[in-house]
Amino acid sequence: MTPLDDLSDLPRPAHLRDLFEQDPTRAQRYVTHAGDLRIDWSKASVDDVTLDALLGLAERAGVERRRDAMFAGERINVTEDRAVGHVALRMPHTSSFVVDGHDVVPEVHAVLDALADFARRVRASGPIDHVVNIGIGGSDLGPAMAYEALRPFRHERIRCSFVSNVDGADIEAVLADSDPATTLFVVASKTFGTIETLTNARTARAWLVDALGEDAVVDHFVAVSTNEERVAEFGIDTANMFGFWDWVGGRYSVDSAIGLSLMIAIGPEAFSEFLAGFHTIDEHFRTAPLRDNAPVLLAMLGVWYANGLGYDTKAVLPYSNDLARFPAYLQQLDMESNGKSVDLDGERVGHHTGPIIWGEPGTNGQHAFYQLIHQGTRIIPCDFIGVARAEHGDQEHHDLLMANLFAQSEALAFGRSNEAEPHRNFEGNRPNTVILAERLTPSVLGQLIALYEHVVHVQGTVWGVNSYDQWGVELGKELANQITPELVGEPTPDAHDAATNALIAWYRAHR
Ligand code: G6Q
Repeated sequence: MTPLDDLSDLPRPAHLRDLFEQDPTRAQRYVTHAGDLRIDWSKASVDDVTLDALLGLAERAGVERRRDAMFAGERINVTEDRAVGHVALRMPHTSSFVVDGHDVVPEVHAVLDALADFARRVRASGPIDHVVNIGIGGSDLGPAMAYEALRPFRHERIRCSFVSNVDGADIEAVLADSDPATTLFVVASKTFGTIETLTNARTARAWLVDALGEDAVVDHFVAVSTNEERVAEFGIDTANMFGFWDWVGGRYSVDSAIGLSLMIAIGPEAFSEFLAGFHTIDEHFRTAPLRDNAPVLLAMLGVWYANGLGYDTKAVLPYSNDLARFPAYLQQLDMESNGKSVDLDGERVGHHTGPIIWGEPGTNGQHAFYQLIHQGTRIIPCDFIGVARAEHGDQEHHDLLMANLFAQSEALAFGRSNEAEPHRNFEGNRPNTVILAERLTPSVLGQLIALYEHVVHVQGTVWGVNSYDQWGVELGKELANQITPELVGEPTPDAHDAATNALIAWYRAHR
């Protein structure tokens, strides 16, 4: 019997309508502030009994202990035998984060300073007006999402593009829209061994050399990596390389040198504010008591939904067009971290782990899939995200947008009974959380990301899984490497099942 089994014995809380009726203070008591974020979880399907049980579970699962172990630089990523140090990436230079007896904060700041120097040079004058980040997964989603999210803070002359997919259509479209003389390629790869990134980088390099000659590479290519040797082997001068460390996981790396393209776009000062935002939430997570600790509370609500109430998915619904890529970013953060079925001891877990994360910005989603959220047979907890003041300054648009956010949250929770016309009946009792901030600034974006990072950390602890490895992506990579030569050279029919052999044969005949 795991502590999670206790959840199934807990009584289900009353309908949200009744919970609000019974407790006139609920709208205040179930709101938590963290940094600039106002997190309203009053429309979560919990009451004080559930909440006590969930916080008790968090304690028994060692949430505080494991959080402290992360901040102490312990090797909590046990399957890769590494520390988990993304919180060090945003520490002020007066802090310390010790990995293997060595304070890494000075190195973090040395790299940040080098990045800032470089970004300032690129921003100060021509010729570069286009930065192309070539990376995938954790080396793409963070900067790509944040570049969109911080659109109003971007440099007016310099735009960024992000190439990730090995599908040649991705790089083709970007190169077609680029001038070799004014384009800078940032090849972002922690390992510098990722086939998609290296393939795209080779194509970009050949395109540049074709236009400007080999000597131009030095001025048009920089690398972000932990692997100096491979960077040199690829043909990028390591003087043009910005490093990071094996204790930074890919999906936790937007605040490392992987954020270079973002830093060029928004400038080093705004990037510092972005990091400071993360750090604000790190400190909140590290120090706030569990009952006031936003990541812990949101994490435990998610545990309750997954393991107590059996809800399989969670929708993330930003009422901010600039946050359009945020759900995709969280998909990786959450699903690659906690999509695990084996615990830290290598045993099969006896409970569900990470939920399926999905979402689109409001109001677009309302005209597409919200029908199912309001009246479908499955309950889908939602996170709404919105701000008080839009950077675009068009108040009419923004009031309409936010009215929709508030309306959706209300409608889902409280519904509207219509016994005479069942198809018009809204049951309500569909839980949701509303996260608000005054503005979507670099700091607030950092706060939002850190909030979700720590939610994932806490849930991973409670579920007993290692949130910091991703072995589940390996088998497909290995098979793709095996199949690639078979598509053009000799097929090896014994290597595969009958269906895969037939797919390969069909492709060979038609390519
Ligand atoms: C993230 C994953 C993964 C990784 C990519 C790119 O946590 O590890 O998405 O970021 O596979 O890896 P490289 O940066 O090594 O190219």
